[in-house]
Amino acid sequence: MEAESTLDDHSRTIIHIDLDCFYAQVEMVKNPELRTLPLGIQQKNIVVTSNYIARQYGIKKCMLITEAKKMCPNLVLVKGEDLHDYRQTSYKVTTLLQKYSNLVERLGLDENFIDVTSIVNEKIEDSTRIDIVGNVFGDISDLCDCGCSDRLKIGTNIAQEIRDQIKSELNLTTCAGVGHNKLLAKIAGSKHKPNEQTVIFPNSAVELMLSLNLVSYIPGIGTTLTEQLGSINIKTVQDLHNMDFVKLKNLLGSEKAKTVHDLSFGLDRTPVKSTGKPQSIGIEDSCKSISIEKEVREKLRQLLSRLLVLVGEDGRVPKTIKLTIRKFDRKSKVSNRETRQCNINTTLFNPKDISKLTETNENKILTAIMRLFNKLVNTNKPYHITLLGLSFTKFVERPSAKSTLTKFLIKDIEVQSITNIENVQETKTTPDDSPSTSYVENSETEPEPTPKKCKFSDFIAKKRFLRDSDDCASPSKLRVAELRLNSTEKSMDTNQNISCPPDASEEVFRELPRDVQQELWEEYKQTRDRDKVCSNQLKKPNQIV
Ligand code: DCP
Ligand code: MG
Ligand code: MG
Repeated sequence: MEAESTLDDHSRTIIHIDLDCFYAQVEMVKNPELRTLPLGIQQKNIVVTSNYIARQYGIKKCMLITEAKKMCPNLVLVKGEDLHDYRQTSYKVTTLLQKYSNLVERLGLDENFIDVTSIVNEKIEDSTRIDIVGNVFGDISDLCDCGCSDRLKIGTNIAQEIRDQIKSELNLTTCAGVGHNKLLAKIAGSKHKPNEQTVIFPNSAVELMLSLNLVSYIPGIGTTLTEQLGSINIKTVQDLHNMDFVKLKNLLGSEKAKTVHDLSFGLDRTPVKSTGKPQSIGIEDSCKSISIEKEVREKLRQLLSRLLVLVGEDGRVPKTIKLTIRKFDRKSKVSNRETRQCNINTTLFNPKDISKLTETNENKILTAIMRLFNKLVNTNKPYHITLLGLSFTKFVERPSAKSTLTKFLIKDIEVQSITNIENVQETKTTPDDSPSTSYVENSETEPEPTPKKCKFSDFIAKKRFLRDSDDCASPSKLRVAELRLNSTEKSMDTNQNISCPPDASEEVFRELPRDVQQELWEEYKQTRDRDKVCSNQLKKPNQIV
């Protein structure tokens, strides 16, 4: 064995959380009567998962419905093709986990890694005797003395706390694995299911890997790699351990050979990468062959409205839309997927509720999508579409209306029909940067025509813009407050009238309640002071204010 493992680092504590029978649990939360019945989740003619009662009858993931029904005639089937509720629950779990660490990495819909090293290091200071919570994989009579044992023990307590919180807040049970790297944590978690947790100490890493038996069960070793390894007779983890490293290197190249070799010994240095919000939100639907453009448009309209619900829940405003199609070629009997995307004008969306488009704006977006479709499909010739998908792939944060005054003004604008918020929004919209792939088209949709704004709404729009931009390039808040405190300016003129900000229409301003006038004037001053600070900052970019 040549590629001897470099010294393993035990400094991290990582928890892997996997939801039990995920889709089935979501359905059981929605309909608790299902809890006592054998339940399968059906997608097309397959059971994609089942609850643990159904598993007692031998129901397995990806079993054909016909086969499953034979095994368990009482099996209750719930359709699980619409992933909406599963996605929503999945994000709720991730959000909850983010309270424990900012290093939370999503893996599929029902798994997350959490790097809890920093909480562990905080807790270790005041821990005298630490008990292990849950199951242990392997022998603990000869634990490593680098400190990892205590850290992992604390990790088991945190894992229990997290699982309890997921249960109490979302009514979902989970399994957890605790280890000093992602690989071991994930495998350990699968050792006791459902609703249990397992810790693995570094001394048992090799034993845990051997317990998998087949190399194909090692997370990270997929079908292609399994086949490649099979070609030199490596089928089990033990085969991999016995293999001459030079032979492995000749087969896979040195980098991949080292990774595979390391994995087989339970070595994994990959960090937990914070996932954050998804980079794209999409849905797709396979269908019986569609060959008429009108039907394509109708199908896309339905997809768009479902997609908007998802985006509405996410809260960000999309900038790019991507169309995916699958074409079936009757001659070659081959299906091909193709995608094309274009930018969309963010002002088409209602910032208060992204999911609700006006009919005009919906048609504009659909027209843009159909243009993409026409670039992918020559509709003058026969075609057969067997899948359509839509996704939004770039986002900007929705501006927040934080202050009561802004809220008041927005309301006021709506009531008075001076303008609408979409147009106010326009001020904040930055030009779309051209996406990098060659498929990308530039802005395909027309910007919403801007109704004439009165001076006052211009002022509000500017004010909102400045308030929002505070989030990204904020001058020191302390400095702004300081300026405010030092300000000797009076808002009252000699007639005891509150001064009208220069950008606002005097006429509209005088109609406002006095306290709102006062607040507006103060806001104007703050904005102006902030401008001063900003321009100072620009002059001295490196100065810490
Ligand atoms: N899933 C799927 N197709 C598959 C496997 C899974 O659509 N081939 C879906 C259904 C599962 C979810 O992904 O509920 C999570 O997959 P898991 O492998 O974690 O399985 P479960 O969470 O259902 O069960 P377990 O209790 O074994 O984790
Ligand atoms: Mg699961
Ligand atoms: Mg899973």
